[in-house]
Amino acid sequence: MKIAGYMVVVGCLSLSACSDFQPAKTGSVGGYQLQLKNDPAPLKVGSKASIEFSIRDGVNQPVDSCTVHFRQYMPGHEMSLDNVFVLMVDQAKVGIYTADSGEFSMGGDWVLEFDFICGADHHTIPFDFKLEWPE
Ligand SMILES: [Cu+2]
Repeated sequence: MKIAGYMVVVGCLSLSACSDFQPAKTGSVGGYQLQLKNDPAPLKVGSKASIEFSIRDGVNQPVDSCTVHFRQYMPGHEMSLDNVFVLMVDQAKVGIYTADSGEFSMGGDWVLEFDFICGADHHTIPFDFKLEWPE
């Protein structure tokens, strides 16, 4: 029965490392409601990610005619992708803009910063992530 005891330990070392469910991040700026989803979730060191950025207005209607870019950077130091702004596309015209990120090449603190222009409005909003180095 000693082996069975070890088996229990293998599963989860911490809740955050184990949980598959990651709620979407949300934010608001300038009266726009914003929601961010990423796949994989959580983000993984050594992987790119699919990024989905949803824009809704003050009465919760999707806003589908914006020009949206994002960049990924580490606030702690310079990285090669710091000034690479990726265009996001709202393929279905439902206010959900998608694009692929570059590789998250290091563990640590990352920011996904979204820049969106909707008509005369131009806003920027950052979302913070902490990536765990693989064990
Ligand atoms: Cu770095």
